[in-house]
Amino acid sequence: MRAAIFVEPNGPMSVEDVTPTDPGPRDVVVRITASGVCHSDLHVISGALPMPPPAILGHEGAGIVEAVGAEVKGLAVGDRVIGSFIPACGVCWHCLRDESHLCDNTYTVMGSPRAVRADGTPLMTMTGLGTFAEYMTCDEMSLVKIETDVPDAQLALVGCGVTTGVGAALNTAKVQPGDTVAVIGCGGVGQSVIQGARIAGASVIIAVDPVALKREAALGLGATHAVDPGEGDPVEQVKALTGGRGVDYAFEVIGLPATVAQAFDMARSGGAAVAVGVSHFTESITVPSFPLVLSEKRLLGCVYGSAQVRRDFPRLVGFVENGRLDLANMITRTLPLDDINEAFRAMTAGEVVRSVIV
Ligand code: COD
Ligand code: ZN
Ligand code: ZN
Repeated sequence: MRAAIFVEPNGPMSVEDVTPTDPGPRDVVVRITASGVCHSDLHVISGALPMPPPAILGHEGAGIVEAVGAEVKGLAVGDRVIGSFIPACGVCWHCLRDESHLCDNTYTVMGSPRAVRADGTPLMTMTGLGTFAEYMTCDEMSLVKIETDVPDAQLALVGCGVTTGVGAALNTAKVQPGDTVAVIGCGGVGQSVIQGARIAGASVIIAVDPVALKREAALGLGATHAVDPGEGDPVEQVKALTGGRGVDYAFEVIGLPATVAQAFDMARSGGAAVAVGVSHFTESITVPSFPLVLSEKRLLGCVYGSAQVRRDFPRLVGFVENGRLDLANMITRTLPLDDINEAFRAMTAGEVVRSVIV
């Protein structure tokens, strides 16, 4: 099968013929029908998220089950599935508390090579998935069955960006009707936060992004205001739009300590900053002590939108089916697997909200 391989830090990916390893009894073989290109894949290539090459990247994908191992109970050949980039065992302490994003058994299924290069080198896969390929072999824990007519490219986005972003608003922050929200960084994940805030009934949703295309997309997907940080301090611009008070929730959706600090400063007294982006693994986030305590501001971490994927994937797909969640307008372009490096170039250049490999 063809797969895009991360071969060297900051280098282009190499699209090659590789040989899948034999599936185990709990494994499922999925024919990938669509795979979104998320900035976290680029974080691996740049070294911000540590993962040694060579590896098959891609963690935002949908597909069709081609084969199942003898011990697979919940899936059958022909099922439509979305990959969960955090595997969800369903029975551990966290999974039993609807916190599959913190599943205790996550790493048990991420450590197996899933293919071999022509020279015999084993290939690991990003988060146990590896969706930048024609097929992926993964544990049953990493898949959620979906019955829907939503197109493949849109379904793929649910695997990461949409669940992360909408979940940040609905699950992590628990935005309430009438709340005020700012979103710093309006890529695929940030636009999903904006849509989540709209679905929750936020009264003010301020999109902050230096790229005009992203600000325009945000206004089309539910933002009520757009702020260009190039036109002056974004904290002051957000405060000016909220009567000088700041917002109930400020989401950082880039992964930079400086913008996490902006989010903290944008939150009102008693409000919260929500860190969705992960800064380089060597960095720390610092917040000023007085506002943390005396203004009771909170700083919340958010991984995978605090999602219970077996509950939330079908819920999000239902929002799409009923016109509440607009994924069609988040997909700027679709490309073949051979053009994967062009998708990363376009992301870096700020030309797309989301590219999808089909
Ligand atoms: N102020 C405002 N916006 C900015 C600034 C700034 N100073 N700098 C860049 N931006 C904007 C860009 O113009 C762009 O629109 C946006 O920030 C980033 O968008 P994308 O499309 O490049 O990134 P996403 O949406 O695909 O990913 C964002 C994440 C936060 C998920 C990602 O970067 C990240 O932190 N990944 C690591 C965390 C992780 O592993 N998450 C789980 C898997 S995704
Ligand atoms: Zn992602
Ligand atoms: Zn679990």
